[in-house]
Amino acid sequence: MTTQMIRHDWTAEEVQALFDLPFNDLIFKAQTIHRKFFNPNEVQMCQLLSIKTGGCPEDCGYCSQSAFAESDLGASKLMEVEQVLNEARKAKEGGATRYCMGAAWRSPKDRDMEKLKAMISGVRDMGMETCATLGMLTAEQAQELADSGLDYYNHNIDTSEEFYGEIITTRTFQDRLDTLEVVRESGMKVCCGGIIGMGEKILDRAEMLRTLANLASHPDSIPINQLIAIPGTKLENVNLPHAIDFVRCIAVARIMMPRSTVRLSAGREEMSDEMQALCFFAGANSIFVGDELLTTDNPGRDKDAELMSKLGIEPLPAFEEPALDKAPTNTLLTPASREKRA
Ligand code: SAM
Ligand code: DTB
Ligand code: SF4
Repeated sequence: MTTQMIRHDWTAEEVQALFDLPFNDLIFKAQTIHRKFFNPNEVQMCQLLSIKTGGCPEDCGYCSQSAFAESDLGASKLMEVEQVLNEARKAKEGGATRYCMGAAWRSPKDRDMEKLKAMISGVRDMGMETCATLGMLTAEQAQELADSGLDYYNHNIDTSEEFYGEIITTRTFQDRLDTLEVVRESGMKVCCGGIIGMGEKILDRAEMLRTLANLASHPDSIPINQLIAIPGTKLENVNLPHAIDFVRCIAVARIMMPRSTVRLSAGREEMSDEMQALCFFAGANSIFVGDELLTTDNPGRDKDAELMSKLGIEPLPAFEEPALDKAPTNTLLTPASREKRA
């Protein structure tokens, strides 16, 4: 039963049919699948840190850190290891179980690798899962990062292959897939998703999810971002998608990739509590916590704590995600049953 649900052969028509379902049917289907693989009342808490901000040579139309954006960010140097570890310690004290370090690079330079590895092993030693997003990697770099204790590598495809060139011209969709491949080969887990609300069609959303689901292995984590239209970027004037259309994307991701963590990522500042609740109901089970994402604001801890308490949602403990293509380990584990098991 469960193996039939893990598919890598979705057709465009099948995905479109999911998007076309009446909303209640879609959400019911997504929630039913979600419950087979996860405790529906647990959400993972991740925290981000920009370890190298601004001055990026890529021209991603949504990003404030691109050298092509007219933002007042400026370019900073790679942070010192101790500074990163101090920030990570604070994140852990605040309840984060995964720490994601992001750098505004096309790809890391070999001279940066020692510092990066020290950051990764330092965060791992604190008992948090580690994630990094540093741009394109060679197979050697991916292996070095994996060997230093990097659990996840985030590298988004952002949108459909067809729409990609409208948003980014300094690299191709295939470049992204190539890095995902070396990440997977290195043994690290893949974190890969995209952005909703860049002016793409529903077909582009469907094709983006189809690309992810038809990879040889589903990404272990799938961040679904709502565009933050940042002043000075090419997409500064793009309107927000309708909340219902955004929730549909979460639901379709959940149905197509049942064992993956679906992260309700950027854009929560613009979302009502009700919209976020619908996203969790549609199968999102991870968020970024803390006051900031990389360069933009995020709802702070107090606001999130209030929402989680209203919804009866508890934080997912570290290292509890089911490994892909293995039997799920945390299916329907309540906090009480987890305590009993421990
Ligand atoms: N430079 C690395 C890269 O591009 O892979 C890592 C950092 S980049 C900021 C990570 C992801 O954040 C992007 O792929 C994009 O999906 C998301 N992102 C960036 N700016 C965003 C924005 N304004 N709104 C929503 N998502 C955004
Ligand atoms: C992802 O998909 N979203 C995060 C993380 N991966 C690195 C980043 C969101 C960035 C939002 C804009 C900003 O703060 O600069
Ligand atoms: Fe650079 Fe990443 Fe921003 Fe693109 S999304 S401009 S690669 S930091």
